[in-house]
Amino acid sequence: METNETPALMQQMSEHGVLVSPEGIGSAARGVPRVLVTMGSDSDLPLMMKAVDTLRHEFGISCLVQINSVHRDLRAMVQHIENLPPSVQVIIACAGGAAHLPGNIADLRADLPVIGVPRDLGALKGIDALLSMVQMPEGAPVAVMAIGDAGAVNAAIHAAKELAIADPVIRERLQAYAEKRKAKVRKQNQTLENKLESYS
Ligand code: RP5
Repeated sequence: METNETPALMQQMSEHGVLVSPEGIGSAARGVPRVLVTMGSDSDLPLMMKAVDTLRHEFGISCLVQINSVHRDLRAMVQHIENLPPSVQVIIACAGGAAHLPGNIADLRADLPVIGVPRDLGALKGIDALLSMVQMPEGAPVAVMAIGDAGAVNAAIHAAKELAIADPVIRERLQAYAEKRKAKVRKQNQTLENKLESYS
């Protein structure tokens, strides 16, 4: 941590996590967080950076990133989630194995949508995390994405769609993102004949 950080920023980082924005990380970040990206361990970070980078680079959305383990420090997780900054409107939660984090957050925060990302980990390869997240009892929904990279990116897109309901700038960025995907298909069709030739 840089020594020139203000006490207020250092306090926010220890209480709420690290701010990440299009401009940078921590003291280099700007703006207010709209999304919390949380996970059970920093071993989930390589996967969740796909969500963080999609939020900030595709949609210009700042987020807080924080580790919260329901199996190693449940009390700290409850404290963090109950006291999020009011600017946070969506929560993305990743875990592997017996993945209770998103479901517990859905109970704690009846006011915020929770998006779950199951991590491919260990003997059951993410199926355990997927089923732990998706089989929520009535009343505490978790929007569960695919296992792995696609799930992390889709969690960011889903969060952006939720924010776009009240934010026309994010809506435009979602349209631009969709256009890039269409352009990819057009490009594949342009090179298709050459590709087919290679099979003859
Ligand atoms: C879960 O246990 C975490 O979300 C992580 O996916 C998994 C393993 O954590 P580490 O043992 O790598 O810290 O709670």
